[in-house]
Amino acid sequence: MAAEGGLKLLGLTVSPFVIRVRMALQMKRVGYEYMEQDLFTKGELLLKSNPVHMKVPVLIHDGKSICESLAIVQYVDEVWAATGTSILPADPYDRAAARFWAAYADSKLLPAWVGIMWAATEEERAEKVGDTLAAIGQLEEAFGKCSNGKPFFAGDSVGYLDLVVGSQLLWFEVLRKMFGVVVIEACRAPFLAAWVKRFWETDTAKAVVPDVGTAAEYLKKLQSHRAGATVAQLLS
Ligand SMILES: N[C@@H](CCC(=O)N[C@@H](CS)C(=O)NCC(=O)O)C(=O)O
Repeated sequence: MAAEGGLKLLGLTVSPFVIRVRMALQMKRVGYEYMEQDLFTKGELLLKSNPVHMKVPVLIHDGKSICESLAIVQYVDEVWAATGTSILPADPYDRAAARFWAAYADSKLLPAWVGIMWAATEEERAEKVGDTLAAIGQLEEAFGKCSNGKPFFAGDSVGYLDLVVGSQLLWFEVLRKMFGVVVIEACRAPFLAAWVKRFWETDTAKAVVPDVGTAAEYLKKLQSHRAGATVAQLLS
């Protein structure tokens, strides 16, 4: 895909927030210049483009910055509405439901599994595992309602909620590999377990998601820089 004039994405390969944006751009078949950021020493362009949060992803389009992954995915869907696959559902109720569950996935599921990685004690880790599984339980029910018996949250193909939850799956593999925690198991979440297999097989996931080793290496790097870091800086 040739890069659209002036379209740049500031990112971090293993970041779930960046992965979902790259998947959205891939679904739209939009080319862009990808600029990997060193979040240990943030560059001028990142600081200037996202002065409020100083985080990736940032999409720069026609010289304007768009920040926050969910806002970027929605922006990509609207600007390139005529190309590729639609990301947000067309029906207003379905769109509201997808946004509701996306917000849930980022505000409840994500901090819970991040907490597993940074727990100071086994008790704390067990508590975070419990929180993660509770959130997965909610999303299992949501899958039933949103998918209407179809293969993806969005129906026949990948959509908004698939990207938001799917962008976190890489880190579930890290949790399995490094902490022995299985986040999505067929016995507890059969819909989601089947969805995960389908999701990994999509061109969208294959084109964008790095291998688990890359994410595990990044986590080790973070662990060695961790002193004093907050949860918000987990993947920074
Ligand atoms: N809510 C933001 C979260 C973005 C975020 O936390 N990005 C991390 C990388 S995974 C980051 O840039 N961290 C740098 C920092 O916290 O200083 C979004 O959805 O884009």
